[in-house]
Amino acid sequence: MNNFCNLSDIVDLKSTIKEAIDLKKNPLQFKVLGEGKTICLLFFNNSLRTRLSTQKAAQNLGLNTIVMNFGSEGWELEFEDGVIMSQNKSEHVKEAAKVISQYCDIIAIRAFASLTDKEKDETEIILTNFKKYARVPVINMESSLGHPLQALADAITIEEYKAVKKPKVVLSWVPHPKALPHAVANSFIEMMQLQDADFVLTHPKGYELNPEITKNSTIEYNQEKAFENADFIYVKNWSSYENYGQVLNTDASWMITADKMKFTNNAKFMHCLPVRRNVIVTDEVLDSEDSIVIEQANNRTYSAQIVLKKILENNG
Ligand code: SN0
Repeated sequence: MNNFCNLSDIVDLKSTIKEAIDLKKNPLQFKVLGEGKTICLLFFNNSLRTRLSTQKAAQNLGLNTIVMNFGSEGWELEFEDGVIMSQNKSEHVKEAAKVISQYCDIIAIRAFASLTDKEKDETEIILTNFKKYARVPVINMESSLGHPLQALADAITIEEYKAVKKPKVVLSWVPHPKALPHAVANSFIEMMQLQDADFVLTHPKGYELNPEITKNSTIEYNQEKAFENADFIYVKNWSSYENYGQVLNTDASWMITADKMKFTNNAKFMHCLPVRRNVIVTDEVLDSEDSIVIEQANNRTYSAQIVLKKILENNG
């Protein structure tokens, strides 16, 4: 593996998931792989799990980590070509990416969608430009379009908890007061299309995601019907794709409750976190035995570690 910008950068998904589960048993076994090497984590947005689990994964592999929060600490970067830089942006990505590449062996980037400019978001302007100008491998820590490290952790978690070969997995939209990105949902959908799963997507009308991503996935507009016999309920809010970035509906009837979970086959409850209690899901469900969100977050370390391991092995 050279870059890890989307799920298609994983060559053999099945064996990668298995290797990640094996790593978990002995996380320090490849500690020499990253010796003397450095990863730079660049954040254009907030983070808790991604920041800490990626650092932890790096540490397990013997890598040094440098973290920079571009939102508050860096010069404001210009990403467009040929611009007269007379406004507030101080530095172009062309210099920044090349300079940062001299200080580290891997660059990881978090850059959410703006949710205001669909076209620009779809070009993944920040990630694409870093990939173009960096001289070291680039990792996506959630871009405009995807969050593949999260989706890999999700697949690892489902693999660990599934009781049948082909579980029924439901991705349900839930209400949220803010406009949230599509990245987590997009990558989860792409991941489920690659897994042996009976996958159903449920959301209110108007919340259809990019059809190039949902492809022929089953969409069920009736949430209760979608939940019938489900083995995993994966929950996420996203803003409208069609009416780009808008919150069309905050209908509390879509919140996950214990009554709704009764329609399922004792399903496990999953969410990438951070989760807003009693908006997205009731305390009762989130605190129940069937909620696996903490273990899901734990697997972020191993999804990052397997990706870093493959990049280090390829760039030894
Ligand atoms: C982000 C998202 O993409 O939806 C990150 C998830 C890993 N989530 C949020 O921004 C939630 C913020 C909030 O205020 O609840």
